[in-house]
Amino acid sequence: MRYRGRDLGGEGRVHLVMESTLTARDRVGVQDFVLLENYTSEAAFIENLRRRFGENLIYTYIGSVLVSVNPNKDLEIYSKAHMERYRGVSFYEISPHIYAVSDNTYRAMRTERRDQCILISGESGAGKTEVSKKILQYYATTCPVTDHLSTLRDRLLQSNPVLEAFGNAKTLRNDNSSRFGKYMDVQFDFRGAPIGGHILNYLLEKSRVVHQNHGERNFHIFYQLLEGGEQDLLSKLGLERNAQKYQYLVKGCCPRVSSINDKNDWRTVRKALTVIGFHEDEVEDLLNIIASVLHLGNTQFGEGKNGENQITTEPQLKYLSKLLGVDGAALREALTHKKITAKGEEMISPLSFEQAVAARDALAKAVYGRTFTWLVVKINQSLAFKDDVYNSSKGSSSVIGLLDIYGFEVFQHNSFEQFCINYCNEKLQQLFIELTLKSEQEEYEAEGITWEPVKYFDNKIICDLVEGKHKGLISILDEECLRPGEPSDISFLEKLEDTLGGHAHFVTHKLSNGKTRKAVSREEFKLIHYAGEVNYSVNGFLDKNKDLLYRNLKESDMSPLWRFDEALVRHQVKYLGLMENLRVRRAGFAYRRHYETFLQRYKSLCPRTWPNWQGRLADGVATLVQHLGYKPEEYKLGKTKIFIRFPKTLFSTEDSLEARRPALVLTLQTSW
Ligand code: AD9
Ligand code: MG
Repeated sequence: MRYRGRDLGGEGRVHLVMESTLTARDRVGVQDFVLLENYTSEAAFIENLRRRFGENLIYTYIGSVLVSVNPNKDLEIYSKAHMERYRGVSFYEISPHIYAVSDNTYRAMRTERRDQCILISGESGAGKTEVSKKILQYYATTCPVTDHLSTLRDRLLQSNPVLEAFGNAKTLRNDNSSRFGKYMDVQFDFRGAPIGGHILNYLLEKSRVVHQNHGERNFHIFYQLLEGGEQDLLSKLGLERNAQKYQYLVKGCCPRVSSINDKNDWRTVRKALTVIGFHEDEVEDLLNIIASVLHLGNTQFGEGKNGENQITTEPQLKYLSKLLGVDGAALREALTHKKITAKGEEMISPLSFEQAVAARDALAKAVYGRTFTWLVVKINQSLAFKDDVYNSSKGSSSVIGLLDIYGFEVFQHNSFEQFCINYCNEKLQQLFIELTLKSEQEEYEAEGITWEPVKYFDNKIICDLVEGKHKGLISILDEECLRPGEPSDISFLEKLEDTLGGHAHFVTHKLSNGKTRKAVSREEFKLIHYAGEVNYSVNGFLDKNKDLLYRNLKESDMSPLWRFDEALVRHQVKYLGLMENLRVRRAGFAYRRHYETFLQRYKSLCPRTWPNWQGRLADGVATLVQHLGYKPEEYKLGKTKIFIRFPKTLFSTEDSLEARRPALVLTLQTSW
């Protein structure tokens, strides 16, 4: 990073942004928790957050980690002028900002020519997706672009409204909640210009297509199409403008959301699809599928003359067959019969009413899920690096990765979807611990640096509980899905009790003394997550895990308020391990470098090490820093590296170097 306009060294590769949902009130506080006098006090930590929040200062550092507090209102801190202010400037010269992290990451990538990654973590509604968009906007605005690269820049930016339309929805916690995980790579050429991008999507919450909890909505695109679509288009798709007419849109009882303008969003999405490069016929296909999902939802079944189960909504069937381009008779059969293979023979048998409803919903989920995947593939094609166009060498490019997943969530009723989302957050927390607490402390130990270990809660025990081979929750679920006989959600719960009963993070209604625990129902299990306790209802776990689609269906090819909620903040500070993080940072060393690199860079500052040091590298560094007047408390010598506690020590060394060689371009990086 740069200090007083220059780059210094370090070895950080992954930049973390921790988000906290605050919802708010006081004076500025310190901009890096490391500077907090009473740094072991949680109360002082929270008071600092509160003061800054009260001054609209939503960003604070803990060393290299940026803690961001959701303001839930638009702040004037994201203008082009703000972006310019952060370009090439050190973390400590200017107030904390996501732009500082973005800029530092970008410069680290360019000077070290190594891939970088920004991880964004926090619970649902904390502001992860907003931050990921701000980072992308920063690169789009500040990186050099030529005319043809501007097309790619626009496509990168426009991929967001499209993915959000199809992959985000209103939940009880967030009006624009990500219902899929996203990892986006932005590829830069040797000049630092964006030349390509790639998106990896994780597990879309498909069940939302057919069911939404009270107060929640289906994916935004359905409402956007109905509100914003031209009358001609709706007529062609056989749709009415009224969302209340569609079974898949009425479950949550909230078609309209005050913070969302579906009509405007529709225009944005339509424009974005064009910018990304979707042909008109592809957009048509896409909308046909969206409309067909709505028609599927309105497809009803009833008893025929001979007691058989049949489709009772003929118009829906007609639209479905037209929009999906499949034969009506085949579709009718597919929705009312199942094709299974037994002993090598194909058999067709009628579906009961309940089975037909389940098959219809399974089809709607599959169609939507596959469309989402197709959408990501198309976006990736349009963002793909094209060597011939950009006349650059692929080999010399580097990437910055942005991870934005669905945040940890707890509702009144939690099911398989929350289980998957919260497991994903456990894994991310593991990575955070690994990068900030564990590896930092292990390095001091490996280097033989005297160190008082900081204790922290390692959530590996919960990850193992979920993913452990044979004995983990997922293994047990998979086994139960494959077990012959009549496996059910309840038999799955019984297996869990047998295998995991007694685990410190797993709880069911059964108490060890044979009595019953009231806080967990007979159809639930509770997991004690790093971020809180969640009761999961096992209803639907087996079906959702199997994601069953009968073969003949496959063949048919088809604002959380402006308020500082202290309890909520304290909870997040605790489970995110921020106090432990601060303790490690405070006791730790800001800068570290291998002896060879350090010596090579600064040897000219000491007559005994210049032009070449002949002895052991460690002795050379010791000689050099003694000559420079480093005080013993300012540094430590490890086995292979020098550790410098305060940035200012290094800055003064840099000053000396610059005074000798004013034209030197500095290439070293720091880890914050
Ligand atoms: V989830 O895990 O996808 O449910 P996120 O992604 O953490 O969640 P999101 O970024 O969607 O949360 O933020 C939620 C809402 O908070 C946004 O829709 C904004 O209304 C609000 N928000 C978040 N960050 C900011 C900000 N920096 N400035 C203003 C913000 N509003
Ligand atoms: Mg999000």
